[in-house]
Amino acid sequence: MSAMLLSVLSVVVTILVVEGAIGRPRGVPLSRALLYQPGEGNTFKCLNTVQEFPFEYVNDDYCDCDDGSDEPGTAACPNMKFFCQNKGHVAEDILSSRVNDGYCDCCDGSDEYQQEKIQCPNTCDELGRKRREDLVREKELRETGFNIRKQYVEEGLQNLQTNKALVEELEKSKEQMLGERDDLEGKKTEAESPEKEAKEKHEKAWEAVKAERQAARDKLKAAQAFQQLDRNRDTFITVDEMLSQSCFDKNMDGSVTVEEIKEYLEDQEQSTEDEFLEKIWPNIKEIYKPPVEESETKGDEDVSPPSPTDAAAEEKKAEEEDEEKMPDYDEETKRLIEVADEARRLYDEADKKVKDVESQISNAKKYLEKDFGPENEYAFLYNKCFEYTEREYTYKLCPFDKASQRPKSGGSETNLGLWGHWDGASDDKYSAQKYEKGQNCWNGPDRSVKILLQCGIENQLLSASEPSRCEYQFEFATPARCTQPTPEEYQMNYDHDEL
Ligand SMILES: [Ca+2]
Ligand SMILES: [Ca+2]
Ligand SMILES: [Ca+2]
Ligand SMILES: [Ca+2]
Repeated sequence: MSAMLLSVLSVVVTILVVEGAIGRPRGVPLSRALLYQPGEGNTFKCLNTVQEFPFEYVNDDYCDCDDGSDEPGTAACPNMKFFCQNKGHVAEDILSSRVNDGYCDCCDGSDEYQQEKIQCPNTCDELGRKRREDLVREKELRETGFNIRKQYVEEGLQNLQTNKALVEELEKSKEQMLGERDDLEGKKTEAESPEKEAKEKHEKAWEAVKAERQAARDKLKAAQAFQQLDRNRDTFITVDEMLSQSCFDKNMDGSVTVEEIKEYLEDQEQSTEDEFLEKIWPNIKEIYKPPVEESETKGDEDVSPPSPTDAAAEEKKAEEEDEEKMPDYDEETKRLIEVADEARRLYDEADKKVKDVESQISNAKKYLEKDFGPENEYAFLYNKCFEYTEREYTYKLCPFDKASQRPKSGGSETNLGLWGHWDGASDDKYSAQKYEKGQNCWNGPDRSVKILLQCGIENQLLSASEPSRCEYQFEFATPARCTQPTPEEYQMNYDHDEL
């Protein structure tokens, strides 16, 4: 490097150095300013190597240090960082290759200092103002959300205590109700025993009456059959008389044989009436059909109007049915039934009370078993549902219960998953939830949903997607997820000496 060039550069560098309050070469952040002070004999020691150069070599657009540390403000050393001060906005590091590349990268334009290439306007004030506004707004939202969350925590705690107390109280009343039910069960059994006895007695007597009637009817039928079969009225039924009756065709081959008749006739040639009633009738009563008599009433008319005999038959049938109906219980039995009915009613009532209280206990316990977050802040969402509708589907999330989807055009709901567990990363478990074991996908897994939670001042389902087949993802905003904003979080990374 010529002496003259060096001296020119030296002037440039000096101007650059005095530019900042502490003085630092271009592209050096305040935090590193001390490393860029001229050393003994106006030297610069490379930061990460033992090399040492005259201080004029700093930012002379030639890479001298092997670690590139002598060129913080030029593109001479590859893969280095250039520091944009961005006064009024956020300071940032950009790649050294972006220095003087003809594109504005820093909002203060400091990366394009060879102004013959391009003139970069300073937009930091405007960007900074907008960013500050955004941050103020975000901070306000978080604060509002966090205040709502405080109410949730309070409410969650109250609900927790209420439910705990409720379970205790219900368990106590359940004990009492069980006692009452046992008592009433005893009374019921006590009332049912004489009731049962009286009813059985009545029913048995009725069965006997019915059996008697049946026997009488049967006997009458048998006597009629005897008369019908004894065609020559000689008080005997013979094989010949029976042969003419097609109902005795036992093997159904179209002809009635002597053998078939003899089987019915207990191997005899004939039977008297007494014998018929006692032995033969039981053999044939299931198959016997009275011979069709040639009707005398039928005239020449082929089509006869409903004959009076039909109406008579109907009447007779109704009468028979009436006869088949058991008579009412006697007064004493009726009274016993009434007493037992009342005992049953009281028992059923007590039993229902026990079941109701049991279901209340189970609901309260279900609530107590749920993990509603470290401070119960998510308890507020229990028993509520939220929907999000996009082009095709309406998605529904009922926190701690289930997730589903249904076509917008109507149609049945598809279960996407039931409450599973908190699913955030191990250091932030309560940032996500998992709903699983939903309706099975054809040829695939059961549907499931991951819910990503974020801070918002309202509880709202924000989006739904299906990143991989049958595995859905919802974004859900809730105040429960809002943490208190800290000053550090909203401190902008300013280059402090410039403020
Ligand atoms: Ca250099
Ligand atoms: Ca640039
Ligand atoms: Ca005869
Ligand atoms: Ca036959």
